[in-house]
Amino acid sequence: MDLPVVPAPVRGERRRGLPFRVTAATRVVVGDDPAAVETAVLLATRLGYDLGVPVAVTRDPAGTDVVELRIVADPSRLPVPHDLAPELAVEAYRLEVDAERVIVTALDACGLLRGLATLEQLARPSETGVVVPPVLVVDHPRFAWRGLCVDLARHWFGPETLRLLVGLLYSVKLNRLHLHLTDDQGWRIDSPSHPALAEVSGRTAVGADPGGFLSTGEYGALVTFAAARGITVVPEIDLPGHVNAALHACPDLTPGGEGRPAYTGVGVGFSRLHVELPATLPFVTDVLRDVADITPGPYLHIGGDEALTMHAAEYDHLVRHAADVVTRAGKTVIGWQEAVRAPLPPGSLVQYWDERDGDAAMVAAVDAGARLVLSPASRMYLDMRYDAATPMGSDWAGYIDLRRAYEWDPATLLPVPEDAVAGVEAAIWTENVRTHRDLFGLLLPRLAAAAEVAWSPRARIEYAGFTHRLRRLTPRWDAQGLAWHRQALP
Ligand code: TNX
Repeated sequence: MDLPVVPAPVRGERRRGLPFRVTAATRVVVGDDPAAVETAVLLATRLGYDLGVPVAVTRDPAGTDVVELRIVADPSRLPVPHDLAPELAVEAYRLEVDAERVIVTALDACGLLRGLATLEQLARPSETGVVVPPVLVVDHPRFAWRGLCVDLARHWFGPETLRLLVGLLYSVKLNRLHLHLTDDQGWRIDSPSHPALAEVSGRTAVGADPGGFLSTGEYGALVTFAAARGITVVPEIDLPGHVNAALHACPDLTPGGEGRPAYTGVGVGFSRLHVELPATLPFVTDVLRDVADITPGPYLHIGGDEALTMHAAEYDHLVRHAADVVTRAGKTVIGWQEAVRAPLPPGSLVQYWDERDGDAAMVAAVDAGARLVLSPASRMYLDMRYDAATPMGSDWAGYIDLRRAYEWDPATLLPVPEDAVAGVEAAIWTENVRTHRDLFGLLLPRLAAAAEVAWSPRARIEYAGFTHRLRRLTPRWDAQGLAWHRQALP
């Protein structure tokens, strides 16, 4: 029988014998790799919280009642295929559970975290406490980039919500949290070079709803919280369109030198930077450097979408400049698909979203050395309604029911080689998303479909099995008070 795990592992089987019981005697055992120790402490804290008693972390593997975390150098110890790309091998793991011990083995601390996510899904409450059935799981991801893009600019969701989201990503082995921090309606990150951005345009949002922004300290704390769960935060400063919030806060970015009015509507494509103004290029340099300075992760997203009122030469100039600043800050550029017009430096990531645009530009970008992150709007824009009866959400890319979010293959979506696909990213735009209920009702359960498409091997993708396994996951969402869309799960 299928193990009740989402995303489906490469290989997982139930074994004979008694379950492992997590008790007050349980200890977490770990070697001396500092990253693994941190993971062990996180696990022990969580177990201790569930049990109501402290759980020790120790080096001594002797005895039973042990959850042992092992980092090994030899891939054949898991085993993973010997030709598995290093970017995938770091997340591979082996999980063995019997009555006496749990052993998680990985090549990297990140793999340990993925094994623990599986362990947590297998763990069940019982009369005698938490039990885990005896299993053997050997697993690794299909794609390295598995993300969620959250639009904080149209409506504001603060650090608490973002931590909830990180927990959710971790539980289904998603590993990128892309923060859409700036847009026409708001600017959500403090940029020390231009304090007015957050001070003035931190306050605005769609419909004059409450705003907010992340201080650099709050952002840093979120990055650390995410990193402890194996998740990289990818910040986006959207340029050179989608910039009304910047033009509102910084009058010197407008031709007349007067700040634009705040924008609280939901239109797109009308705002732009002006390359000929003396303040513009320094602005781009400074805000990108500000965010690069507080981002330990390797990626910085420069937007580039829907700059509809700009000549190609101006667009090129600004996008090239932005890409250049990011490269000089030592980061890899990622941009929305329109940015390939610029073009981007080799090794950049291009985020595909607009299926109305045809394939040719993406094929050319791959030929020029880019890799793709796939966010096809008609599958992965989770702000779309499930169906005509969904009480809120958008529909410009059609309805997306759970099956539609699930039944597609990233390897064949575009005519490019599979290794040109870095991975998959779901997105939630928040023009119409105001509350927690709205947010989690749109994300859940479809985020689990995105996670399985991105992680599980093609051969394990099967809708009936997915919904069956998913049903075992939903009590956790209920326990967390997350309002998921029940009608989506037949
Ligand atoms: C398109 S996707 C946009 C966003 C909107 C979204 C609404 C993309 C790169 N641009 O600005 O919020 O559609 O679904």
